[in-house]
Amino acid sequence: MSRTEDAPGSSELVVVANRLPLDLDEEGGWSRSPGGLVTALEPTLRARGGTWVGWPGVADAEPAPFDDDGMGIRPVPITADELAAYYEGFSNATLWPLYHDVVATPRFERSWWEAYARVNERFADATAEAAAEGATVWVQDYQLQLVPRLLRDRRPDLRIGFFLHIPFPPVELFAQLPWRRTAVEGLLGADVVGFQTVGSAENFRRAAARLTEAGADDAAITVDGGAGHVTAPDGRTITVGAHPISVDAGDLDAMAREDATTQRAKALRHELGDPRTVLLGVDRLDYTKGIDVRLRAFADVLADGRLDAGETVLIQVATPSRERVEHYAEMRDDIELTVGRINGEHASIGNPVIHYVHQPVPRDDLVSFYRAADVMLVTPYRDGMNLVAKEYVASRTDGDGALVLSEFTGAADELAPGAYLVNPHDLGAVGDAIVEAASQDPDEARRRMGLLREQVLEHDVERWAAGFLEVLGVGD
Ligand code: GDG
Repeated sequence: MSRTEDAPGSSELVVVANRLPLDLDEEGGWSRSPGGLVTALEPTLRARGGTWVGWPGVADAEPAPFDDDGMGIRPVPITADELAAYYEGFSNATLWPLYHDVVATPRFERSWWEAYARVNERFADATAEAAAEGATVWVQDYQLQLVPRLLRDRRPDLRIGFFLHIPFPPVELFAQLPWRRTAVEGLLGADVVGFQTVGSAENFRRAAARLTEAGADDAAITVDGGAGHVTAPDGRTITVGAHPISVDAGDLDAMAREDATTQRAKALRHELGDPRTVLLGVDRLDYTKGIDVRLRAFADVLADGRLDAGETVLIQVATPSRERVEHYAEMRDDIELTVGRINGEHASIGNPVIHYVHQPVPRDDLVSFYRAADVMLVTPYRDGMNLVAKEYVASRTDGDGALVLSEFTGAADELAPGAYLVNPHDLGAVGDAIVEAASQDPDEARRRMGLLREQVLEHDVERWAAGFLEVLGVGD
């Protein structure tokens, strides 16, 4: 990694996200934090000498900007108090539950909102300094919803895009937000606003027309380029579209094909006692993900004997997440209680029926888990996309496996034909789907997985990034 001082104002392409693609550690060193977004955007940024603006991951740290092999890194400092109010508060205890259909009750605190606005200003300042004249800026996600407007005020010459990774709710729910108008106007500072699904894009277009002076068209929004348009009071036209994000399917496919992966998957099944059926859930421990739903549905089908506890194992990876936010600690207790109860009722000594993992699992292990699992359980109450569903599919190079998928995920829009689609509020239906998926015949399994793989391998994260950037006017 070469490091030289970045020349401010020289970047033709700037990505702005809450987190940088590198993590600062307490000793001042940097490590990589890979993820689909980073994988998809890094090459483009390097090719264009672009810059990434974001928080380095440590409160109160103020590292200087530097160049990381052709990509500018511009850290935005955030204090510990701001982190509590802007990130844990407004982003994750106000917007997160509000945008996920109020699955948990959002808290509306003026001081959180003020911190959110202040931190958004700081991101806008840093971006305004990094961007060259007429540059393109791509802002990511709900933590930075005011940045497009703030940036346009500072730099009207810029071309600005925004992508929301989580759902945008119906206006009837969104209208609960005391600062709803400013939040929508924040996004209307962009030229292009993208969402995971057609439904979210339509919700936003309607909210813009209802809650601001903007006008909206009724053009059909589609995933293959059909866009809606909002006309801002200043006469600018904002393009509103659906751009479903995806995974690095090629990389997962290659990892899954490695001998080491196949062997680890085999060894894992053996360690589990070579059960007939392995079920798997992989989620951040978040109340939107419906971990409770699948546990309860699983318990029901064990209790009524439709699945045999002696021949079935569920692995639930629940990665620690947002532990300082109130709802999360409560939910962790509930889930762990449920796991204990189900094992208590159905497991025999030495053979748990649920293996619960509350630790991050290395990525290569995760891929062997995907390979080892006969049935993947993805049952959120609401989810912007859900990458786990797509990762599972990309890892099934053997063409086997089954996906039980909530209809309230963005992924369901694309994966409905091959998945076992369920309504997570209908516990009986989730149980039925688990049993059906666990007992599907091999031909049906291959037919369904074939449909899933065709969709995911063709629509990968690179295609997603290129598609959004094209609408924003950045060509290859
Ligand atoms: C938001 C939106 C949208 C999880 N545990 C481990 C681990 N993971 C990885 C998964 C996957 C990622 O984390 C989770 O992505 P999801 O899409 O499932 O969910 P969110 O974190 O809520 O993401 C979501 C996404 O943004 C992208 O736009 O799809 O709707 O909510 O990649 O594999 N990875 C490793 N160990 C773990 O223990 N290595």
